[in-house]
Amino acid sequence: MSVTKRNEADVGYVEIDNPPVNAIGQSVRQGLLDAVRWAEELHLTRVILSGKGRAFAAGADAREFDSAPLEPHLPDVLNAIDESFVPWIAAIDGVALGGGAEIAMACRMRIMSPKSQIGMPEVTLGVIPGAGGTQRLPRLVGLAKALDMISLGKPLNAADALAAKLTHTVEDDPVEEAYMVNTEELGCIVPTWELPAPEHDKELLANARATIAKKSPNQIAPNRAIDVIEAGLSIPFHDALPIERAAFLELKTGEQARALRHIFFAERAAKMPETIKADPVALDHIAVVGGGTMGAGIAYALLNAGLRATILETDEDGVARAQTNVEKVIDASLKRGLISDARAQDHRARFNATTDYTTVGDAMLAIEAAFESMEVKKDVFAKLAMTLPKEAILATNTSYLDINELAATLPDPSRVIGLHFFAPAHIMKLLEIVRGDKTSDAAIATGFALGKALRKIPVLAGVCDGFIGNRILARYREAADTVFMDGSTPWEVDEAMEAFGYAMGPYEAQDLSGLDIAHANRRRQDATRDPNRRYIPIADRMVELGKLGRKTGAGWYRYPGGNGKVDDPIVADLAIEESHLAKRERTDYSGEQITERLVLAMINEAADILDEGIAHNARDIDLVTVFGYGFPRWRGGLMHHADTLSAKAIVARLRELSQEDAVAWKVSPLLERCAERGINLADAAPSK
Ligand code: T1G
Repeated sequence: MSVTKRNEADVGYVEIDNPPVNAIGQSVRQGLLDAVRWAEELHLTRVILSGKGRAFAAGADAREFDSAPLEPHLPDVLNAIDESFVPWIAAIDGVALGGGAEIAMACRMRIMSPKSQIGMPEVTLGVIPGAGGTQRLPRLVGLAKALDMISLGKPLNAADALAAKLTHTVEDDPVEEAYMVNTEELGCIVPTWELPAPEHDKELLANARATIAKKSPNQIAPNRAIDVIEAGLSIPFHDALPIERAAFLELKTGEQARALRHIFFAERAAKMPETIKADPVALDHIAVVGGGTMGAGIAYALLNAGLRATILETDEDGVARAQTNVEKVIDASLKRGLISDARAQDHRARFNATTDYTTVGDAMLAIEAAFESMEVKKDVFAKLAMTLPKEAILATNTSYLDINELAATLPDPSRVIGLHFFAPAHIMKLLEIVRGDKTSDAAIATGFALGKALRKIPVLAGVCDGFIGNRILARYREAADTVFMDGSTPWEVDEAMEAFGYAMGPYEAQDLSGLDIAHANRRRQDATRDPNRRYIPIADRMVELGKLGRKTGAGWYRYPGGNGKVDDPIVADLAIEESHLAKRERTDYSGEQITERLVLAMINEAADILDEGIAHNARDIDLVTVFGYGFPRWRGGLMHHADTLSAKAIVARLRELSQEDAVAWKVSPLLERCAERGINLADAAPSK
């Protein structure tokens, strides 16, 4: 039973019991509707509604969104509760999100526990509230708050919900408190639907639309939600509901909602493959080698997960730098109210920085985040292998280097794994877990256990240059440099990719990270680069000119006064000169043409990555591109997006492009197979 009910005299207790988070599927809707009838038949004086487990209700069951909605529909169930002569009290402990919040708002009264949250995150799934939320919330909290909550999708904690008058009170035991509520007081509360809608306010609506234009420019649902809220301000409640419902039903079958659902469930499916049978080592004290920005971010993430972290450095200057870097992150988290003073003190107590490797003799995991040089890493691993217990796992945070080569330097290469964090390591959710040829299941299990402890999205990757993410990034950058050399400008390329949905284009992004990193990689690849592959020399010229990006004041753009980017004619001239030297004809590419080339280049490379078994499935590539490289979440990630284009159309276009350059645009065999068989990349199997 997804909904249980019992009564004590004239008080009814109804509980949603649909683990793990009381998602509101058909059986919950039916159970609630039955409970309304039951309470009315028994002429109860109140119904106390609660959720079993860690949630009140996490919203409509999004797994049902791919099929036609089954009766009873949630709006009807909630109208039955709202209009019933038996008042319902929502006793909220845990989260009340989306349809869960709508249920609570249809109740006469809401009582929240201090740790609970209430919110309307529907837009994060590409839909809008579909069960009265766009009409009831403004009536309870006013227009401004409702616009904010619904169009941005951010939940309120109990204190903020009380301040917003969304909950009547905050109590440790909401069910008990609901029982104690004075019946007369309860009887005086006006049903939500009968409350007057707030006044139409042009300015508030315009501000909300302006905020959305900045925060989620390409997304349909937020604007649609504002339209529906506005529509309901000047018509009766029950006339507005069908408008809301129609918008919800239309959006849920739309491409953006499908893409956002895909990422929602992909994120939750990012778990250790069932083929891994070993147990992880005990995670308590973890050594981090290198106290630079990355090492310090990793150490802070460990501290935030309640673990002990020791940063190992080569000298006292390094130790001091490590302490400063970690303290900077603690400070920033304190200022943002993410941690309390007591928690900060506790972090400091579990942190150490030293040159003394013997202090980590009990650590069962070490994460090396030292300078990106194979020689440095081999030296560090030799020391770690001698110091840590022999069962301990040795991980490297390298972004590119060959883990097999590193592991081969150790007596037991099976204890070596790649744990590739993304900067800033304590914020970015993605963790690439890189399996070497000899890596043990225990090491893999430890990587996933750490990913879980740090609330990261773990993705298993095989060994190749750049693993999953950086390999796709390198092809993306190469395609960008090619259109730049052949006719475009960094500005045009960035503009095109921002229009596609990236928060920032490749050139502005590289100015932030620095042109020297990619340069070092190109030099590392000189010996192995395919001589037949076209090489774009512009970025090398930039580095020769000392244009490394923001850190040198100028890169692909200039940043006068450290402010916004401005075009740099020197950079544009570089491309014209190089294309002239290469006797290349320059083309005036449109934004669409630029986007098409960069996206197809990534898809083709990703298909090879999947075909080679470097990635286990297309879903993992979607997670990497969205959570590590800024691919628009509302497009569902690179491979999900590719499936909206179809392998057939992609292969046809790649074949045309390969006329221009047969090496760079060589069509991935996996794409060919998908096109031939008419299958999606999401269902494609690696050939290796
Ligand atoms: N539908 C279906 N499954 C859901 C779900 C949902 N709404 N929410 C969670 N799950 C599953 C999830 O896939 C996972 O499954 C398990 O529950 C635990 O989740 C009509 C249209 C509630 C804060 O957007 O934000 O209501 O992997 O790992 O970290 O107007 O889940 O175990 O098989 O995330 O503790 C609006 C979405 C829906 C909230 C808990 N609601 N959920 O986080 O656990 S639209 C949302 C969350 C709607 C109405 C509209 C989080 C959580 P599995 P978890 P968690």
